[in-house]
Amino acid sequence: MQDFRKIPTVLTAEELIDKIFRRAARVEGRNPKERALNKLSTISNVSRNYFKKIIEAHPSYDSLPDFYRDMVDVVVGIRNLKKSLAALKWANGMIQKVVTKSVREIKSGKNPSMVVKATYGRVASIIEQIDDELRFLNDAKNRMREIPVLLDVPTVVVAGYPNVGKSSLVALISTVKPEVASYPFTTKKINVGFAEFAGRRVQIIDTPGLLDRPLSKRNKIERRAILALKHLADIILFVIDPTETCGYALEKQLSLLEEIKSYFSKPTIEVYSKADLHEKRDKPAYSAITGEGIDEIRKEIEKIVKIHSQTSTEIAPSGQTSTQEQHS
Ligand SMILES: Nc1nc2c(ncn2[C@@H]2O[C@H](COP(=O)(O)OP(=O)(O)OP(=O)(O)O)[C@@H](O)[C@H]2O)c(=O)[nH]1
Ligand SMILES: [Mg+2]
Repeated sequence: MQDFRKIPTVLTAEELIDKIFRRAARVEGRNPKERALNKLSTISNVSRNYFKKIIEAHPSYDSLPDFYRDMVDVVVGIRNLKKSLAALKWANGMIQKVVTKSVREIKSGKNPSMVVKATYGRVASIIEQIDDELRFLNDAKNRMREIPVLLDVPTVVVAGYPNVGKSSLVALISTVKPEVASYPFTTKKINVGFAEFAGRRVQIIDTPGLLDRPLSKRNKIERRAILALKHLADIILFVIDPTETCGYALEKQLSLLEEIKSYFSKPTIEVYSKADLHEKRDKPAYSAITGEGIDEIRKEIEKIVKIHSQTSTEIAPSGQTSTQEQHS
């Protein structure tokens, strides 16, 4: 699981210079030379630790799961992230070099307080050079915090025209109250609910406004969101309202179904909603009002989750499945 909320706040150049010098200013010593050397070592340590903290809080972007890599790339841009992190590394290297040189100068007899003063100037100028990168990283941190945190468990993505009954179904089959998260780059939200199928925790994702119209009607940003979803989905649950009380003709709904099937190429469960209002039973049908057919839908999901876990546990152990559960 990826949690971008662990990335810390990043100071601006001015704030960082201030932090380092304030810490160095507090340092004492038994004589001017010792005090100067102590200050230099504080500058070196505070800078090194600060840059290390920021750099290490970022994941390795090349090995992120596709969903997150796509999200981070749309939200902030991975190239820029890498460039900015590299600039921090550069600054740290430069500061360490400056400090090493200053230490040598003091040891060879130069005036300690003059050397420290000159070091302050050089260090400040190095940090000022990465002000843009520091600001970019702080902005990136704020935007990445909004990326929904999802579990590495089998994931069902619910699709279908508006008003067909998608959210009502998710509410019925997931045990936990859905958590709502927005895509940081669209106004669209995703609702994530959880359920247990075949002894495994399964994530059920309702995507209001995203998979409810032909993909050709989507703008660029929405298409990126749909692409991100594509990485995430293991199973598509497509809800059809044959009564057409949702306001969309059955034929239109079926053509969206075909489109989504071919775009996602994932196992797809096709179900009829509103079974209390019609008699069509050539697909599993359920009613969110009477509860009719819900168990059948659960079984359909369970069947696919079982197949999915058998084929995927070896590649991506999620720690959620025990051997016993797999064979039961
Ligand atoms: N009779 C009947 N009405 C249903 C059933 N399921 C949902 N509805 C009604 O259909 C309407 C839409 O239900 P939602 O679950 O919100 O549908 P949705 O697909 O999530 O809609 P959007 O989020 O707008 O895309 C609501 O008025 C529900 O009460 C059902 O099984 N039977
Ligand atoms: Mg809904």
